Amino acid sequence: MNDLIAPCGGTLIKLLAGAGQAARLKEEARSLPAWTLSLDQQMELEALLTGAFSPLRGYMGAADYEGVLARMRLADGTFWPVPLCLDIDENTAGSLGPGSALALRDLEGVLVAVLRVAELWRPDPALERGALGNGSPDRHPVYVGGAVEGVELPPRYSFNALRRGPAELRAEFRRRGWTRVAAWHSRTPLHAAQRQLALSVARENNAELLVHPQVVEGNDEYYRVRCYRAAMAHFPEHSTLLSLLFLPLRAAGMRDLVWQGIVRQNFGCAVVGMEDDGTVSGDELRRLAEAAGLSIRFELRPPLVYVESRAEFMRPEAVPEGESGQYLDEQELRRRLAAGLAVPQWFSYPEVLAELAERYPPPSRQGFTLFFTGLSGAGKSTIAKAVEAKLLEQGGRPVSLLDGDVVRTHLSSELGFSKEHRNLNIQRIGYVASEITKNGGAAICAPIAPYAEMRRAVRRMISRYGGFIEVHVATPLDVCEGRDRKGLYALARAGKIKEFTGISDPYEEPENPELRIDTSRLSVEEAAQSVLLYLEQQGYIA
Ligand code: PPS
Repeated sequence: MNDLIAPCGGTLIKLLAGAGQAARLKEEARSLPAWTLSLDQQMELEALLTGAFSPLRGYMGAADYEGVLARMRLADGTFWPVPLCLDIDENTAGSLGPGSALALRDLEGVLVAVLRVAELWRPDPALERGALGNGSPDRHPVYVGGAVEGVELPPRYSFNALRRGPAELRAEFRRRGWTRVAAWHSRTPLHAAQRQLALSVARENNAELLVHPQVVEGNDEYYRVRCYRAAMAHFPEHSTLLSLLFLPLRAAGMRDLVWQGIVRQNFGCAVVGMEDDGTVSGDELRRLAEAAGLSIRFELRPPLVYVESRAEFMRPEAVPEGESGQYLDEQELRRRLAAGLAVPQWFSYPEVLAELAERYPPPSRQGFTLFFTGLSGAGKSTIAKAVEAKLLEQGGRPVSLLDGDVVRTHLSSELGFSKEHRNLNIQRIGYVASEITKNGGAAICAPIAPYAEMRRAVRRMISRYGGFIEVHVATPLDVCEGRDRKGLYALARAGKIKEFTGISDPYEEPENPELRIDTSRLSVEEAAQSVLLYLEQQGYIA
């Protein structure tokens, strides 16, 4: 009887302890220092514990790590393209040394594994970035290596039926009588062209098809998985299976692709196919896989183009003379969706396009945050209130005003005006505004927000969900002080209020706000009008 391809290293590594040992580990972990895993670290640990990274049995030590960065080899010569190390902060590192143990807990405090610490070291982030490309995000300063003993997988609440580990998938393949499986790797939704490519890879390799997209936990996964589910209705039922590969983005280019192959081999796939994005040569990838002794076959397929006159997808070189092939890339697709423009029928399936349209609505259906910043007395609240009234008059979106003073009464009542407290205040405002924006509302914030770094952080937090419009109310200090509506400038000048913005505390001017308004030159109506005009020009309001 044929069997599935063997995992890398010959055996599937399983690091989850049995019930007795798991109970002992839980007991031991009570007195151990603990590390709370990030979502990326959780995904990586889960892959390690279930054997997706076979033959690895733990986090790499310095020699393995350096070997992987320099030559894609562990110290013992085993091929491995991407480092696997646990990054931790100085504080936690201070309580560890070789021979000690660290409890690895998920965000809710559940014990996932115990790490037997072999080594701690400080990597060179520039060296790592150089070797891994853009894939390696900012990490904590200390790396720790050592074997892990798994206690239990972190609980998951979404798409449980689609999260199968290597042993489960292998069992499922056997149950279905599949002995040769081709995995289709992707990070973007599947459309008609990708369906054809994936099916042709499977057919040409006499294999069944596992649609196995890489999904990053906490990174837009709901909409993406809904797109995959919707596309599956258009694949043949008996020879195709969808399962999700939850893995963080750790490397780019060649290293990433060959890593994707290793992981798929561990899941029982003899072939891995993917769309060629032009960054890596297919021949080079195959040569590398061969030199590494990998049994999995790599199929890097150039994107297909659609030929209107033939009503079919073709390889670009097969397009008949005088005809032309059409191709829509992900960027162009998103541009069209965001602008409310048409997407041709041949490109995808109506159910997939409906999911995409929901995820990338045009500005008129997006939430947004108007973030007014400026000195005390600059006129932020007054303009904000005028804009709020106009938006409410118009209707169509829920509007919430997060005024500086009001926020300080309700949300930040215990905070003062130190840099730390001001930043915390802005972070809270940013969080609330991001939730409002995410749910399609208009959030209007009007704090001083004197620090540029924190304003940038809020921008990052909100832009993921919708519009972020920074409005610098740039009324000069002498005008604000002249108005002194609350009498606070006089008190600040007299030294009775410490750390007063503009007098005894800094205000870092925004360098590139979407709008700058000087209320010493404009009436409130004119200022509010300029904000509404901007919203209109950007398509947020009609
Ligand atoms: S911050 O820096 O963004 O957290 O400030 P914010 O929450 O907007 O609060 C500013 C209002 O608090 C009053 N106030 C002070 N402002 C600046 N510095 C000091 N030390 C201070 N103490 C009290 C002041 O009335 C601000 O209101 P606005 O509406 O800006 O005039």
